Amino acid sequence: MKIIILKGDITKVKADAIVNAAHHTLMGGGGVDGAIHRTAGSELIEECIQLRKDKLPDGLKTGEAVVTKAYNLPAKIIIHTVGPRFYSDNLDLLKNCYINSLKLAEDNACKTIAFPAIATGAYGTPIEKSAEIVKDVLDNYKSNIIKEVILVLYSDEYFNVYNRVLKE
Ligand code: AR6
Repeated sequence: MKIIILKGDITKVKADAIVNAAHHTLMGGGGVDGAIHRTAGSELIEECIQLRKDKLPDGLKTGEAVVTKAYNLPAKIIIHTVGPRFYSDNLDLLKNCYINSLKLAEDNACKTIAFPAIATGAYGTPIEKSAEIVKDVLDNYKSNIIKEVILVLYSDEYFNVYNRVLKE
């Protein structure tokens, strides 16, 4: 898999799968979740409400992932995953977010997948730790389906940390 590190807004990135750092209720929120819901449009929340009713009455567990359509995003699917809260959850769960998202991308025949830095905003994970976990997952994940993984960072600082850690 080719790894690309990009600075910018993930809602503008063209990829088969876009990953959302979601709230466990799947009802939207701030940060990247808010941006994805705004850009995808209101059909996304309708699908999430239906998903909660049909399959996820208690919401999505931390580290797990689920697929919806992408609506107005330039993607085929959105993969929603819930990151751990740094001060109260086990950070190993962040690894699960990435692995479960990659698996769902493969299940949906996606050749390209774009990730934000899950759990590094409202959920407080230091960007260095995030970069180390992402490097570990991507170094060990082999795929015949996914050709390109795009890591999208929202600030220069986060972009620089990812470049340093992932290219070590
Ligand atoms: N494109 C790419 N990255 C972004 C964008 C964007 N448009 N906007 C923010 N980021 P966060 P979390 C970066 O808080 O920590 C939500 O309210 C941001 O700089 O979006 O997993 C949910 O509903 C940071 O590096 O997600 C949950 O309640 C990264 O995305 C909760 O926040 C993640 O920040 C999830 O918190």
